[in-house]
Amino acid sequence: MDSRTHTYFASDFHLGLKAGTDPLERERHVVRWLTEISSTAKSIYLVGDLFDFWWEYKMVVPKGFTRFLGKISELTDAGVEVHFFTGNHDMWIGDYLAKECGMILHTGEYRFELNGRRFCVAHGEGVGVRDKKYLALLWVFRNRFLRSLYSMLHPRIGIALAHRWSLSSRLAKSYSREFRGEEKEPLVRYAREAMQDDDIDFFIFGHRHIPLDLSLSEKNRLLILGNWFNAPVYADWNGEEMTLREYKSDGYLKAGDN
Ligand SMILES: [Mn+2]
Repeated sequence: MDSRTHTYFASDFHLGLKAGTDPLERERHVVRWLTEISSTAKSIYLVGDLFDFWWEYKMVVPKGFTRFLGKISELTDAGVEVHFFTGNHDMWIGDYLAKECGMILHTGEYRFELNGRRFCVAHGEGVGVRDKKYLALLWVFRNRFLRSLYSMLHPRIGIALAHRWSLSSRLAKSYSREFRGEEKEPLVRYAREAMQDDDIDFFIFGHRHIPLDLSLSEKNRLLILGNWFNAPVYADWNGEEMTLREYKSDGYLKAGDN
């Protein structure tokens, strides 16, 4: 019998971020996880902010991430379906990750069915948000014309600026680490509204960096995945059950690393 029956979801690896855990150790940790699930994974959904910053120029891609990209290519070569969702830190992708590593790219929400259940997956930036300043900032980031201007900057400047931005990000600072209650969490608000006209069994988001498994009704659930610099959490769908699991291995995330 085919042992590849699981679908896995993870987000917010923030590879390259020089904060929290050591960036290289974080990449190794992600690769260990991918290796561990490789014999059971039918498909893997990587739900945004995988890179702390990714800017793809026409002929040039950012340095680093060789272990991660190699592992992804190994998985897709072996027939595992790997989906890559852009997040607010890595929305500036071209076709490199699809062509070179065989990933299926998504730049927005994706709804689909698996084993008779309905899924809605998105990174979650801007989803359910009412703050106009934040939405305007996202518009600037996504604007094609402004992106082409930024691409004209030499990578030494463009990439250095972005790394500085990431560390002192307005987006990151604008929310607290604490869950603010269902009414105040845009992702929860969005899911409650969306389930009025589409009977989604599982809403799965990243972005918020707070692992959460919330029952919206008897059958509808909302899962938020953790970030991998202090809460490496992923979701595992075995075809019948959905479980949110922590991925820890020796030497990673010792007490006090948070
Ligand atoms: Mn993130």
